[in-house]
Amino acid sequence: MGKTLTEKIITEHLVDGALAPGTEIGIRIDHTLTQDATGTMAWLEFEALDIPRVRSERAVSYVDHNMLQSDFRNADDHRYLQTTAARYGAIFSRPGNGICHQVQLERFSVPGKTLLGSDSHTPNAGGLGVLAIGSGGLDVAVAMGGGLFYTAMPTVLGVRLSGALEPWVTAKDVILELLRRLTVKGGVGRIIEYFGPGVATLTVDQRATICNMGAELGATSSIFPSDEQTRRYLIAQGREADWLPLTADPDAAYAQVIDVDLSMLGPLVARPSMPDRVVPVEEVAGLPVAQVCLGSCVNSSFEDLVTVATLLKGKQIHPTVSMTVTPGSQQVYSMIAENGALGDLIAAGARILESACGPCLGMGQAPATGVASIRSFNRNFKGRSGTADDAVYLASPETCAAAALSGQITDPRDFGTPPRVSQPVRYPSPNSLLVFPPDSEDAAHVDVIRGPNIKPVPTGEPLGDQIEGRVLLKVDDDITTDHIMPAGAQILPLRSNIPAIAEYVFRRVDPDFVERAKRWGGGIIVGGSNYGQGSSREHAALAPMYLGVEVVLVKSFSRIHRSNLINTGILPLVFDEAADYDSLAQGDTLRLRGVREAVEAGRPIVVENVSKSVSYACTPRFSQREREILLAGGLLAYTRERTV
Ligand code: MIC
Ligand code: SF4
Repeated sequence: MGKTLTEKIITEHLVDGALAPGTEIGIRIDHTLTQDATGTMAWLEFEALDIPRVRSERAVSYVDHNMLQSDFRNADDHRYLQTTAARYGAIFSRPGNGICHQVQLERFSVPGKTLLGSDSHTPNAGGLGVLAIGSGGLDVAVAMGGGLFYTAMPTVLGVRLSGALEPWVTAKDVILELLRRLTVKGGVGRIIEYFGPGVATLTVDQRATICNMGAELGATSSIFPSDEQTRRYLIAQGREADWLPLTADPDAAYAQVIDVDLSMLGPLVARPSMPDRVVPVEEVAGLPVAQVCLGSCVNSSFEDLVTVATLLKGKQIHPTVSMTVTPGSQQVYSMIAENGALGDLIAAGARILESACGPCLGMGQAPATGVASIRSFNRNFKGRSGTADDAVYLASPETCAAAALSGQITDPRDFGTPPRVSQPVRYPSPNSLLVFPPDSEDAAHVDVIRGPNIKPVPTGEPLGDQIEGRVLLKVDDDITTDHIMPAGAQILPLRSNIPAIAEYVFRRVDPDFVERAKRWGGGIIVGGSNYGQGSSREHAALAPMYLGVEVVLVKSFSRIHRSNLINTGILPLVFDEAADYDSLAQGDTLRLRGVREAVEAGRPIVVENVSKSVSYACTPRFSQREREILLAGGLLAYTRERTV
């Protein structure tokens, strides 16, 4: 039987385990990516591992999330990251060079390689045939140190693409269609592999858009074959030598196949406040919007921006709309400056932002009270924009541009013939904001500079045998890490300081959470299904651990957050019976006995609800390695034990 492309790349990188879905595999990581918001922790963790130099083939450290520099803390983080990159052998992408995923695609992604990134949208590089996975910073730190990346072997979901996109229908609509069909839980435990005759009709930028938002499906990764389109892109990027053809075998066996006929799709919109609340644009057309934001790692390519600029050329955006445009990288920025598209955007009334994440994670441009915002972004979780009661719609750049012109959500097909954008034959490769590391001899003399806001990584305690605590909070399904540990302009400067950032845990869900956690001396969090979806930020585990959270008990977890909890030394438990969730309430006292032994033996842990006199069985489903990490008190302690 033939192999899927995913299986081929995993086989080539497999060091531990076998390709049996659900069982743990350990794979070699070729390339790593960190960004500033998760990167300071990742690099502090790398330092804590005491490894003299990065051992992965290539490590790139980006600054793209927090660029506000509203005080010294942010600038100190940037300096710490620049000096750690030089000291330990990573390429440093300076502030202004662009959003990590866009730059990684343009400059550093190589088909057939594995990439691990401390950001959930790392699978963006799947558009170029990379097996790219997002994870917590500590997993990336271990990979930078030459360690394997461990995960449960996913099943491979094949998406067979046929036909070609109709005018005004875009790659964003393809992934929104999958979100409509599969929901934000639909990709959990899966890698999504695209194949079929429709693949050849999509450019690398379009493929990256589709792979990027596989993160919103909860997928471990998403990947496209490497073909002539890939080759053309790499030639234009001046990297032809990086190309190699890669595809699944014709008789590859996918666990499941979904058919998407590209020609049958229309423009789609995700309604507030979940990326899977997808409807055809017609259903929301006419809704007034006060803000239009174009950009973010999913839709800030040259192709995206030039299309919008062509649409806006010679026109004015609606007088009640504020429109922002973020070029994804310095490469994109310089190209639109050179070909005149930037001038067209400015003349139409767009506000041009620097190449960074910006409004996507609430770093400025929070919308006004009670108004709708439409964005070409990938996430619209409640409050993420910086406005607590926001109403953020997600759509393609074309649909966003149509709304900017008319002041309301509009079917872009009303605008007649769409602009045609041809693929560049040559992209510039600006190096002015990239710093390549010195050789190891010179690197040894580089001083790592830490600002006063950069605090050591807190470490977990070895797992206790008896755990008793009160339910600090009970939350519903699909709780995101933005709910647990919000981002935004006020909180992001604290990413290097767990004691300080811990003050904001669950701030938007329950402002009293932190005070309660302190008063009750820590406790237990109870959640529904898909708990911890969304971002990879390990702060959503580290900060609760710092507040004394010992157990998170839910119906099901998202992949990255579950790993982050284990890495931090918090026990992630799943109810054997989902209905048990119903009888629990905030404030109940829970008692777990013989925890160490049960985890060691994989025997059910009985969670006794002392307040209600009922018990719940939770069978720990951990790999041997995960058990050992938990028993040691987290991945840092576990790794140190093994390297001493
Ligand atoms: C996001 O899109 O939520 C982020 C901000 O990029 C996060 C990383 C972070 O929290 O720093 C992600 O996607 O992993
Ligand atoms: Fe940045 Fe937004 Fe992409 Fe996250 S989703 S990496 S915040 S642009």
